[in-house]
Amino acid sequence: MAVNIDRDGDIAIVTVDNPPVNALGQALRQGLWDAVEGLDADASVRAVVLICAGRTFIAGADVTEFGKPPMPPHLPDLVGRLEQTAKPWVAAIHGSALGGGFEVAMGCRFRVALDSALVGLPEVTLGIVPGASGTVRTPRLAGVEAAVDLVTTGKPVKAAKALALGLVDKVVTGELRAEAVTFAHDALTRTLPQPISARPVTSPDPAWWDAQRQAIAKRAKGEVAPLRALDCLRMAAEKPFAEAMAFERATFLDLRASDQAAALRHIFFAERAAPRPAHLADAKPRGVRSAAVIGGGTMGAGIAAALRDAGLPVTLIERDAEAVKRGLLNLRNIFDAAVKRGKLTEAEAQARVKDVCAGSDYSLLAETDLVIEAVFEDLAVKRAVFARLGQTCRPDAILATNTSYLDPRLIAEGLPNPDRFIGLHFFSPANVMKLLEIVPTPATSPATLATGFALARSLGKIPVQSGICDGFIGNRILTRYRAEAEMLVRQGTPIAAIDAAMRGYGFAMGPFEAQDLGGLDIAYLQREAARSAGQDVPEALCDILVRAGRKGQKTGAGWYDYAPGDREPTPSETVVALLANRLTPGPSLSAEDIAGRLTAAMVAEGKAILAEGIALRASDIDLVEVHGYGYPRWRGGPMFEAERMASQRSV
Ligand code: T1G
Repeated sequence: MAVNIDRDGDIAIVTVDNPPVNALGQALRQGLWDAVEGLDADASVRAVVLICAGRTFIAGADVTEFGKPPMPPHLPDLVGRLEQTAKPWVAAIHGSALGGGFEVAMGCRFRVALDSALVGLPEVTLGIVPGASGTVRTPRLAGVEAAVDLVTTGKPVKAAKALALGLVDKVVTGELRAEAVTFAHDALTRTLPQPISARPVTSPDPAWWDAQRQAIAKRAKGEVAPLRALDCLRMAAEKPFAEAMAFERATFLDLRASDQAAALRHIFFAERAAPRPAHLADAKPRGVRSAAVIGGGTMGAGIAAALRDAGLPVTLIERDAEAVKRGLLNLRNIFDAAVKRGKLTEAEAQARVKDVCAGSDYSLLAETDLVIEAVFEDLAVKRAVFARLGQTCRPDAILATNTSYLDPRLIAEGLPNPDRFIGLHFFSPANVMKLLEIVPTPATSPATLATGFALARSLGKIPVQSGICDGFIGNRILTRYRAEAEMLVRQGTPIAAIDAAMRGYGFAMGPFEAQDLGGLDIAYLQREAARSAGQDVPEALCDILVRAGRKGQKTGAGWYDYAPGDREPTPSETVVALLANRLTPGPSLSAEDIAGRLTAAMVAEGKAILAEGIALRASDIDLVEVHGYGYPRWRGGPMFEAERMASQRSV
């Protein structure tokens, strides 16, 4: 039963038990409605504690119901009914009281939170707005400014901050149920506070709202929900409660049916399915209690930092003492930056580095469970590393390569026990980027593959399994995307117009400004290596620029010119001249045409990747693009968007 009621003297305890996250599906809403009616009619009950079983307080409406017609009792009605109960209800919060969960808590007269709890209104991250008074009660509870920040960012706040904002009445550290019962008894001795809906709210002046709108529009980059949420909050601040509630409900229902909400729900569920693929349900991962990274450069240090963030002891191996020192400094710098950003305390940063064993002696790895190689992207260099690992590590140690372009089968050639070898392709910065491409070879065992996914879970990564091809999933699509962008340049479309079109589409950067940032020479050297290996690799426009010394921002010139010390790109006459005899001007293209061409190229490559079995499902390709290459999340990824547009065309 989703709702159980027991007693602690004259206090009724309503326990919600609807695993996995106590989501407010129709049955739970009905159960709570019935509990309110029954307890209101029970004269022996003087107050009620609402608490949840399992990992968390109510984590929101049941997102799986969003694609279906809303069913009564509707959540705003339930919250309103809660607020009118004859006896005070105390919400006892642990885990995350999110969305509809926090709205239910606001329907209660009081909120008591465990010190480890979070509260928030993340609806905009799903392309909607709170639909059960979140935009109308929150300003009355915590003030307009706090409400605007909470609702338009969707970011939850910790219990201590929630207390400071007035979102909760007390933070407790003991046993939550007992603390909440005590709080209820104490509350009965005092005058009850006004229901939130009856509390006054003061609206800031119009200039403040205009400034908020500008800031949110800049941050939202094409996402509509945050701006619609701001509209609801302004209505809540300036209109009567009932009118604001009606406006919020209409906005919620409108957005709930929107393309952006469907896209964000697609990504939400794809992210949660990715770490536990059905085909590995029976494979038992090996325990990883210790890890090592070979290579202390940007990638190696980032991977080591990610492992330390997950609490794993790490050994960092480099080729000599000087390189070891540099590697440790790279690692220290990562944690120092996290302290500067307020993500870590100084003590936490110290602890992250203190437990790192570093050296150049591979015998340090004799007992290590998992070793990740992150050395120079050269087959001979990598194979030499694995030859040494094969001699020094345990036969059952998992050995992984972080290669982004080389064939893992060639890297593992000759390695003893190849069943324990796998590709783990991290994305830079490896301690920040969530995407992890997991690349098994034909020899990789299911246990090793399952260990890769288990590692991803422990690192908080989004794992996507990839077959072996040039660039795996993400870089293969990137190559196609860049080639199509160069094709547009050859057909006379200005470089700056292409970048502007893709920024307008929702990418943080266009393809050319992104290459200037990352460096043109990386892809150039890969093409040159392929040509040296006898592959027929056509000349890219990028090759012409690199040969002219234009490698991007790092050389002060790439696709664009850069004034000394300035990262602002300026269209380059030199580039126009360098490419002049490669252009065959075609029709002028609109920004929509440009984005359509480039995303169609991504989708075409994605379909080929699916057809070849390199990716197991289209949603994996969407996760790669959203989490690895900046594809706008509110579009759901290239495959989802193509499918949506095709189905809308067929209607
Ligand atoms: N509805 C349905 N299923 C949900 C769910 C939800 N709201 N949240 C999580 N799940 C499933 C998830 O798919 C997974 O399923 C399992 O629970 C564990 O999730 C009216 C309209 C709560 C912080 O946006 O942020 O309320 O894969 O792996 O890491 O205004 O889940 O196991 O089958 O993420 O411990 C607002 C979304 C909804 C919260 C827990 N609420 N969820 O994290 O577990 S809109 C949210 C989360 C709303 C109201 C509006 C996280 C979590 P499976 P998990 P976790």
